[in-house]
Amino acid sequence: PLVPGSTGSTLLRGFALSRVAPLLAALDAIVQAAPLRHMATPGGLRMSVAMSNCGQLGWVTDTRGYRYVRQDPDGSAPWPPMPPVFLELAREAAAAAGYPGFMPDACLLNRYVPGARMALHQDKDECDFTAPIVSVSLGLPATFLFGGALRADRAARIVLLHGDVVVWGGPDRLRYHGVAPLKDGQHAVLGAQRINLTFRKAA
Ligand code: MD3
Ligand code: FE
Repeated sequence: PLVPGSTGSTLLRGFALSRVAPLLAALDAIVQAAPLRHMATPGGLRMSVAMSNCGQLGWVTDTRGYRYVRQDPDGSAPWPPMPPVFLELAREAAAAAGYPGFMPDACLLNRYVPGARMALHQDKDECDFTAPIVSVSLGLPATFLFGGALRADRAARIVLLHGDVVVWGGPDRLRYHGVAPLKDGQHAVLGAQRINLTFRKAA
């Protein structure tokens, strides 16, 4: 297990390393078409993480709430399609972790600069919690906070590095989780940022 007592998740250290160059080229094209932006929470706060999406569905938040939508609300065009290199990496990682046949229809792109963080939350906007979520970390290291079924449960800290892939599924799928404020630093490839790709089956 990823942490003592957890079930369903697997850390694949360095699983994306051999594909970083094509991943970043595809990422560049996506953010040119659908720029990273700081969305608002339902409470009206600006998120410190900048986000965009690719795939048939994209996750958005605004003062009306959280949801998956087919079109980018900034520009009202469909989200860019999921590049084959993204889809293949996500499917191979899921299969390696015991989830064959994973078919993500949404990929959320998160960009953290030093100081950016993500508060503890659950991912509950997807229709099918039996499908895992696959996350790919690129750039600066981050301290991932892995909590329990309740917000008040003590969170374990897991450092995620450039090229790491985590497959979150089974009973772990609904655990609270977040990201501690990103520390200052310079990554050799990405500079002063961390990019996280999360692949989901939203519909
Ligand atoms: C554990 N992103 O976008 S990815 C998110 O690093 C999100 O940007 C974080 O949480 C990031 O919603 C963490 C890893 C992740 C994603 C979904 C999970 C971990 C998860 C769902 C359940 C348990
Ligand atoms: Fe999440």
